[in-house]
Amino acid sequence: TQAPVNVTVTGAAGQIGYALLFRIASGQLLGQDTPVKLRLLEIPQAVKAAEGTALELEDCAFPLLAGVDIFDDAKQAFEGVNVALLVGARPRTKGMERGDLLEANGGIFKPQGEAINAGAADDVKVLVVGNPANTNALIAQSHAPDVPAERFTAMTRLDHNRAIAQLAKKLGVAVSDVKKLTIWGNHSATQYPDIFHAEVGGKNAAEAVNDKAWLADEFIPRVAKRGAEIIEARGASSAASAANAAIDHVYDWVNGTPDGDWVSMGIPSDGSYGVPEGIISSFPVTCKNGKYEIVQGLQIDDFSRERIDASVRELTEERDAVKQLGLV
Ligand code: NAX
Repeated sequence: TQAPVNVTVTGAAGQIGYALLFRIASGQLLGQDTPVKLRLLEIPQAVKAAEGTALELEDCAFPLLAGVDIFDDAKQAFEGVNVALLVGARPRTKGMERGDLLEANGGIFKPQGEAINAGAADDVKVLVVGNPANTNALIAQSHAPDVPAERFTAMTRLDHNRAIAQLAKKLGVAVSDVKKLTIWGNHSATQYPDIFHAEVGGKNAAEAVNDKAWLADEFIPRVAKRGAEIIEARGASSAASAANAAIDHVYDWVNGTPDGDWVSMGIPSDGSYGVPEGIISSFPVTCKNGKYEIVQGLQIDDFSRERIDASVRELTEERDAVKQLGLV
């Protein structure tokens, strides 16, 4: 077996952290041949809770878990990190304006970006889960000039998985029959889940659905607002499904996507599909040998164009706002 991979998880004592850590330690993040060392980052008040989780991890006697260290200092937590899962963030509270939210998160993701820049391993891969995920990833990335920009990604895999599940349900097929679904844009209510290039049992999904009203009035808003639906039902935000999506995102990035399919990842735009270069926006990507590539050459019709543009506009506004705050 190989040397352990260092996986840093921020917000480790939170609800996603609790759903995530055991799956990482059991080998689901990187595969059954790869031992992992967990490095947990929390704020000082939550270190004790993280220590409790570490006791439980110990009690699982996971063969692949090579150790757990807990930190309240970002510099230490990211020392030697190979995979960084940035989950902890400042949530929006009542009466908070977008500017306040971005500023509060800048106070978290700027120093974490600096710490990654200072201490990460050469092959570091970063996934930002904490919201606003795309812009938090942009903030972290812009404070890590020595790390290739494309290593900073934001999670839209939960949206991707939600869309696959809703589409499969509508068509009465298995989720595994749905391929090439795409989430475009921001991980927010403006995101665009695109079924025009998706396939179901080898046939075009939009043609199989053949119901524009369902698409525009049910499917798209249901996927985009699923987070709120979960909060309403559960009394708490998505946790296990978010952790599952983080596992999927990193697993596929490291191990590759299957032939004939792709996944959605928030990544720094290279200008493809008219998305301004540099913003972190969701695209259809394939992964191979630890690298991702944007799927090129998809025809974008007016219906899709309008929705991609709206979500991208929101991202450029967020970028402009954090620029004004001096965070990027
Ligand atoms: P919790 O509030 O349960 O946990 C967050 C944890 O982060 C807390 O333990 C807190 O102490 C810690 N934390 C805060 N600041 C920190 C810092 N500077 N360094 C280290 N740790 C810090 O939230 P949870 O439900 O786990 O959600 C975490 C984040 O994921 C939230 O921002 C949430 O909005 C976001 N989500 C993103 C999703 C996505 O698809 N991209 C979906 C699920 C989720 O809503």
